[in-house]
Amino acid sequence: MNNCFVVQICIKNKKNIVDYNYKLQETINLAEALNLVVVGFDMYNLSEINPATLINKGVLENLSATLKSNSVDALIINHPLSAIQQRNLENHLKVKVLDRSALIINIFALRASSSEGKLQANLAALYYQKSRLVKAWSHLERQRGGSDTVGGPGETQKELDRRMIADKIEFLKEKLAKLRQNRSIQTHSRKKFNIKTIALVGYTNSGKSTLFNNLTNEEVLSQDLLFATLDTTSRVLMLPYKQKSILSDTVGFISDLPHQLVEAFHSTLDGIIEADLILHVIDSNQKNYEDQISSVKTVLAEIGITEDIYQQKVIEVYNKFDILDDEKKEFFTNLVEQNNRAVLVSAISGFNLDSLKQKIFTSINQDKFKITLEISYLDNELLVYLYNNTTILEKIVSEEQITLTVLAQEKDLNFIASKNPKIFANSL
Ligand SMILES: Nc1nc2c(ncn2[C@@H]2O[C@H](COP(=O)(O)OP(=O)(O)OP(=O)(O)O)[C@@H](O)[C@H]2O)c(=O)[nH]1
Ligand SMILES: [Mg+2]
Repeated sequence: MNNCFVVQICIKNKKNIVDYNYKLQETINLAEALNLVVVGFDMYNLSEINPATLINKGVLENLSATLKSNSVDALIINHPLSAIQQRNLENHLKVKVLDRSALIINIFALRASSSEGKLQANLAALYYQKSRLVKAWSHLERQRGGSDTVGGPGETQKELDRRMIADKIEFLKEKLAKLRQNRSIQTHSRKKFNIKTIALVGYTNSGKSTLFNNLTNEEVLSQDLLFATLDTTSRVLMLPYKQKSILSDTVGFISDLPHQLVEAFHSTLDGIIEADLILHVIDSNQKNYEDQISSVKTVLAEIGITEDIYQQKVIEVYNKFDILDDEKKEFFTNLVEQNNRAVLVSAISGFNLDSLKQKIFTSINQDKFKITLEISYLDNELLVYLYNNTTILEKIVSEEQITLTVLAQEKDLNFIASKNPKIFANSL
């Protein structure tokens, strides 16, 4: 195990009040997710940024002494570092230096277990490396007063490094494309049988996997750990009236998620884009739950789920009801009452999960028609059609006829009408 020291940088900003204590705690949690032992932490107020080392010389000397006396192997700075700043800090402090992006990318590399997850984590690391390489070299070029047309030993090395990374990226992308092809065959067959897909999204540690387990009787890993889940797991979720759907648990989001990760995890994130419905799991017990909601929305927007689509496709699931104090219980009860696309639950105790399932059912069947039909037993063709093509919600059997309440799609209506059953239209 490696010892690390965590530094939170605070920048005075009149516009936004940032909860730096929370940010520091989150970075400590991230360090722990990378199996590092946090031996100390500090917060620095920066009025200006030093381009060479981020922090100024005096602070750097103090930090150097602290790191030495605590036998620190790695320094984590919760602020973006340029390649130059990182290298200068490493040379000066003689420890490994990671910024937030590097920290998160390393966690992904450590936790990925499926072949797809591993490929994507590797790809993210390469994208990150590539971006650092460009920055590092362009800085050196500026120092030399040179340009891309000036040759020399550095030039050759730069080209070589770039080409090697580009080749590796291509190689990984091809492998991922093959995996994705297999998945699109599965998606196709689900669409054919009209089985709806539902994706869980949410800030890391909000309770997605716990909810997944409770809804599907599964046992995927759920743990008080950031990025416990990296690979997607899909299982059947039984909805009211025994309607089958597919629920997927997937990687969580975080504020300032490195864009290299979003780019590399495209095949995982595609599952969210393609889903018919998205459940956004929110940890209601977090003081800054609203910031977490907007961080999730930012990542969703990055993958194409804009606010408009969010309003149509997302149900907000306010989780951890069981640990809320009375005041918060009342607050969130009122909040969800005013929003019919929100529900308050406890994934652990199971509180309100039936009402969540009902909301899912209503939402994924929005485009369907609920109709009640009185059908003679002689009309075998219609009965067979209904059983094969619609969801049977209710069945009442009498001597002369059978009364079925079904959920039908628009495409079924003509056929049903052509058989002249007695029809009563309903709304869902
Ligand atoms: N009290 C309480 N704790 C919960 C509830 N749901 C989840 N938790 C706890 O929250 C922690 C995180 O749960 P997970 O289900 O692993 O969260 P996740 O969203 O899948 O997290 P990542 O996969 O890391 O993104 C665990 O310690 C769970 O036991 C809940 O309803 N009530
Ligand atoms: Mg999880």
